[in-house]
Amino acid sequence: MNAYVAKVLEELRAKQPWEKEFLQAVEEVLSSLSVVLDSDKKYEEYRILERMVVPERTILFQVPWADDKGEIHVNQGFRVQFNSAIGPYKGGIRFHPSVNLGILKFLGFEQVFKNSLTTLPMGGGKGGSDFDPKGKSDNEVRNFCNSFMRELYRHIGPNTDVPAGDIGVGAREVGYMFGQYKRCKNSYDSVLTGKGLEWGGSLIRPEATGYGNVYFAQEMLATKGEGLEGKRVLVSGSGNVAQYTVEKLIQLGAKPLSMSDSNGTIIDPDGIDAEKLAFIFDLKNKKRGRIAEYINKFPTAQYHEGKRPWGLVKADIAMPSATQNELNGDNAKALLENGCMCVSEGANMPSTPEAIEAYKSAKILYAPGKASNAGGVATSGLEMSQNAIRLSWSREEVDEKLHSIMRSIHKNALEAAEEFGTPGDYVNGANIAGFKKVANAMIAQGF
Ligand code: NDP
Ligand code: 2IT
Repeated sequence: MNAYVAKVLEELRAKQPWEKEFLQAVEEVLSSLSVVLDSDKKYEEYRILERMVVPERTILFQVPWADDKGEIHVNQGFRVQFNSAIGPYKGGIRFHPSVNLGILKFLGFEQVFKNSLTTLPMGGGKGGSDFDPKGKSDNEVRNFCNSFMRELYRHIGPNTDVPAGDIGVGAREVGYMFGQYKRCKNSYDSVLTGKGLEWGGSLIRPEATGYGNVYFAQEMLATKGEGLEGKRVLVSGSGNVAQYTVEKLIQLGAKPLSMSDSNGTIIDPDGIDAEKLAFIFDLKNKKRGRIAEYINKFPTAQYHEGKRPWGLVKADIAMPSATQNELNGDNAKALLENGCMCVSEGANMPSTPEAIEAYKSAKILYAPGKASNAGGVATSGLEMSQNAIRLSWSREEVDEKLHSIMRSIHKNALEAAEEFGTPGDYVNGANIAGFKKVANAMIAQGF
């Protein structure tokens, strides 16, 4: 390992040893960069790594809100504005009880490289709260979103920081937060993406992360002369990303076999088809129910309480689309024993370092989330462009742009991997390609 990388990592580990997910994300990226830093000393001279591993600004605030009984609760609110070298901070907002500063720093850090890969001018950031939207009424969620945005509005703006959705934040939450921003600022700004279609949203944004991941998997398979037709696919999660991953897989002739939530996994040996997926859309997005209910409607499927999909059944491809570290070394081994030849990540950092090691030694196709799930934020970038020119593109136009961005990310990652001596390694390729653009912009802009 390059001595500069080793030194920065050591200092970071000593400073915030408890921020485990953040350290994991930084270690993954920095281990790819040794060869770049060996070949060009300017990055060390300008202390680029030290500046990249510390957010430019972090905002922490209280979020008091009242439930339907009038009882008052207080949650923590965060926005991590990580890096603005190539554009305004951009990245989602997560509402989940597990949210803390370390998690948001890992997500914000990843976002910097991901956004750089999209080819669009977006910096990286992430925000959220330890608020749990599960089981809350619409009124409670609105109260919470209003309070969250009553503080956040003063720190964001269309040229400063543009949040969007992530776990626990979808169209409903984006709507409430946008409304509150507008009331506070008295300005109709393009300040959040994932908006409703009638009020500034982009066609295909809800679909984009899932569709983009499937397009990326297609590109990887093509390098081996393979396609998606007939491939058996394990998908985890049953939220936004998982739903549209399954939709695109069905359209392209693959056979999605599983979906999951934090309670368990359903395996459908006949494959999830369009009719079954329509049931899931209704169950998850309207009724806000649990995935276990699938087997009441489709009894030939099985429900595995407390289990994740990995290794439950033979599959060619895995597309983890729920959360970080949801696929560990043992799960990876089980996937490989069951014939898996491709892992394409919909979630952010779903594979543990041990799982990644297992994919690498088995030499299967493996795409890290920052490359394969970048279609969501890329389409957010397209939403910002449409807002700026006050026009909206058709579904076909946005889908074509998304598809072409995913092809570019794939090509750029492959080329960077090849140039720096690790052909076919999408982890190194994505990290190096993402890094160089941001680092060069930082140097050009001084300090
Ligand atoms: P949603 O909230 O729509 O869905 C999340 C899904 O993951 C749910 O099925 C949820 O189950 C499950 N899940 C969440 N946390 C856990 C956990 N700790 N253990 C097990 N299951 C869990 O979120 P998204 O679909 O938007 O996000 C999924 C992943 O994709 C995240 O990693 C996110 O960062 C990433 N991502 C999202 C993008 C987007 O545009 N939305 C873009 C790029 C990446 P349950 O309902 O039981 O909690
Ligand atoms: O992780 C991600 O890329 C997202 N949650 C989407 C961010 C965005 O700004 O659309």
